[in-house]
Amino acid sequence: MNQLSAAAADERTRTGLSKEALSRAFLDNLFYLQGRSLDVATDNNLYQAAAFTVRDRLLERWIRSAHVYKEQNARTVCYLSAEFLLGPHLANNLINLGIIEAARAAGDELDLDFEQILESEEEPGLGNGGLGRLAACYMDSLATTQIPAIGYGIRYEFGIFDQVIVDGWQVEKGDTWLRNGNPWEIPRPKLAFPVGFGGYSEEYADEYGVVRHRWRPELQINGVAYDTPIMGYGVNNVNLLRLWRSEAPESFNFGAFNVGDYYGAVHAKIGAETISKVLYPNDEPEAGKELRLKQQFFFVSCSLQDMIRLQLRNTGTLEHFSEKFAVQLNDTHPALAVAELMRLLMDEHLMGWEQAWTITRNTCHFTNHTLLPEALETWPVELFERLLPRHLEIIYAINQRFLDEVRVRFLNDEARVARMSLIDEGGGRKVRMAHLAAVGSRAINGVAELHSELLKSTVMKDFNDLWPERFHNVTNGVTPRRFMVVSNPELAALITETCGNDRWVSDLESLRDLEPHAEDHALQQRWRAVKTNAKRELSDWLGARTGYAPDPESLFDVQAKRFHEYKRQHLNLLHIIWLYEQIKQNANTDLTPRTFIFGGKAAPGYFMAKLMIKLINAVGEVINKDPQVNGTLRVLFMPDFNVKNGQRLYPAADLSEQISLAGKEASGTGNMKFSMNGALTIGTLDGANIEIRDEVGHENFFLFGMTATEVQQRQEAGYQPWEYYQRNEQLRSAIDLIASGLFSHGDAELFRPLTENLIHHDPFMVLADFEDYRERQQEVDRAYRDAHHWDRMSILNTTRMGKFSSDRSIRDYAQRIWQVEPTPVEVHD
Ligand code: OX2
Repeated sequence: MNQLSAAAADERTRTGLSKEALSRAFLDNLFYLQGRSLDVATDNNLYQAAAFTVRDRLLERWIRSAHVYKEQNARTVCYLSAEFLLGPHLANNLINLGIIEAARAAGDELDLDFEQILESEEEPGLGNGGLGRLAACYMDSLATTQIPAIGYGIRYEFGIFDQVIVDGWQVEKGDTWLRNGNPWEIPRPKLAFPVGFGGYSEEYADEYGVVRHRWRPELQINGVAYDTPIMGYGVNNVNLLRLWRSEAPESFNFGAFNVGDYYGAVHAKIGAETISKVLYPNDEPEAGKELRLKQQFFFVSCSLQDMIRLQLRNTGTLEHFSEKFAVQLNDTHPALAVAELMRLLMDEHLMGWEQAWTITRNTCHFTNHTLLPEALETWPVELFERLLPRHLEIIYAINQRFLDEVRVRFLNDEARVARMSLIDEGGGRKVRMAHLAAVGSRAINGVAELHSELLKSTVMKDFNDLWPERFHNVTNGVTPRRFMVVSNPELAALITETCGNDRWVSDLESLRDLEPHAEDHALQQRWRAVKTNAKRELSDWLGARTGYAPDPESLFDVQAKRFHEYKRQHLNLLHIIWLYEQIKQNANTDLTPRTFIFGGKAAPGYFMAKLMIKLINAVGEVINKDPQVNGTLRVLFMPDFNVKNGQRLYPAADLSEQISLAGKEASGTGNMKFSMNGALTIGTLDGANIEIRDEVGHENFFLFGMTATEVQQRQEAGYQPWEYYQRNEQLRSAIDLIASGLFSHGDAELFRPLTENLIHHDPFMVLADFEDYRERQQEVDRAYRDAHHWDRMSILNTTRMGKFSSDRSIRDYAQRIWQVEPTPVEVHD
């Protein structure tokens, strides 16, 4: 071999995909990066070595992707999101690179515990729930569908808190996910942008006498880029997740130091670093929290400055900015992008209003994720003025032009003008972020059909009257790579074997090929065995952590999601209590043995949600210990529901609880993850449940409850929960049992806020839907006894989930909203 080809061969081994190449690279990364040999390596050392080995292989493809994207001048999707709930990277990247088997073999040869290495990864929990996880699924699907994309967000030093349960209560623990280092990210200290706050805005005349504006911020901090490569499945495309970390600019420090104000300088540094310190652990906005608004502006400004840098570098002009970038605003958190892009184009790059506005409007697109009135973000004008004076000016100017358009379109309708204004003038003036996002966007979408319809007929009705062509629906989806292949390898193997290929992994619709096999008893049996194995694994895991290992033969009935009254964990619980009463009244009650599993976090300041967690644990404590129950019922709380724990849960569920009040859950995505893994759903006609039911077949779904229209009618007619309480004996006795103190060691006060609220207010109509829910649960009980029938339904749930792959959602966005095409990347050996 000559020297050149030897070097090439060596290079190939360095980033090659064979077992030998992986093994050698792994040992190198253990030794050269961490100074460890196998015999003294800790779990974390081994994990880091594995992670670096995989990362090297991603980087090669990433550089190649960047090159191809630039060459082809492809339009890039910029997904702006305050949250990316990524979950562990290692297993997912091994799957997407197609090297999980080679890696496992390399591990075996080195006598390593492969599962233990995967297990050692601390997950980046940079999100609260559905919205953040959706952003992560979309990053996976963007790369897989070969669409050039950058995810932009915040590199929180502390992600969502870890939940521990102490005496039945949720206790929050700080999430120190970075303490062992993060091998997936590449810090880019030189890629930093200044972000201003405060100060004032001034007019000046430029050299041609044109009046311009500039912002003189009082304070400036830096946003530094941290990049994580996102690998597509079965392709060579690698996209970029760029998260910003806040830092004090060095000059700031020195300035203060020179005048002798050392403590002042240190203080300023701490202040600057606070911005990216912690994720707000709330599903709803933190009204008036200054730091939250700072976070939003911080990441929006850095991201837009970065896009502008790229465009100027590539073309030297910003004229074609909107042809090059499609910005997607993930809810209103990045809505400031509309004002900041205007400012950057006009003040920094000296563009006129009309041109800047056209570019902004052709660049931005807005996704709404909720109709809950309390979740619609507004910021006090006073706070805006203090932090972002120039942006407020721009928002006023946008508003003036916008309201003129409304007035011309709807003559003599000042009530409408007031409703649509970007400024809420009623009691303490506020900036309405959803209106800002809507006015500045070319397309506005909801996340499931019902939600998109309700969006048009309720919270955004006026906007739909004005611009009906801007409204779209893109039903959410989830990635089958993480939520099937990674989480449920046994099921994935069975499906691949039955299909004869693994095409389904990136073409989920092709699972339909399996449908004829749903009748096949041999497949049903294997299907059930896979489910039972998953249940056994979960049972062991729960046993080790909660002291109760449920029987894998019992029906696993799971509700895992954030705690919120509209999601109605208490409806589930009332049914459980009713079942318990049946057993107590008649020891021979014939019930299918069931294990009820709950998981989910409550916002630290959400009293009622935390009380629900306590009640679940309290009920579990009584029921699980009661000898009369004799194992027929178990109630367990899985602590710290996050992506990693979700991956243990979805494969093991027989029944998925999707029981929100109709009209309240915009889409839901957990519903899809359960169904893909063969769980049947008991659910309302809410969010994506409706579409799931239509896909899997009405006969394979347990439906109950009022429709969104009935909910509205009932509310308008004056809903009286008290009447249901009086009329329905089963319901009354369940509530009374809580109120009696049975679950609180005789303390009749503890759960009173919950029971009183249900009886007298019940804003989410738990009592109205109870009876129907209970009846449907009885059907579930009966259906589970017929194993063949159940397994058939389970198989059909999985095979008919094609629509809910996030690949389909991304294709919808690409075609209908972004107008972008795939850009394939070849890698030459
Ligand atoms: C959630 C919605 O509540 C959920 O229904 C949806 O599936 C998810 O977003 C993804 O679209 N914060 N979280 C959400 O909305 C907001 C606001």
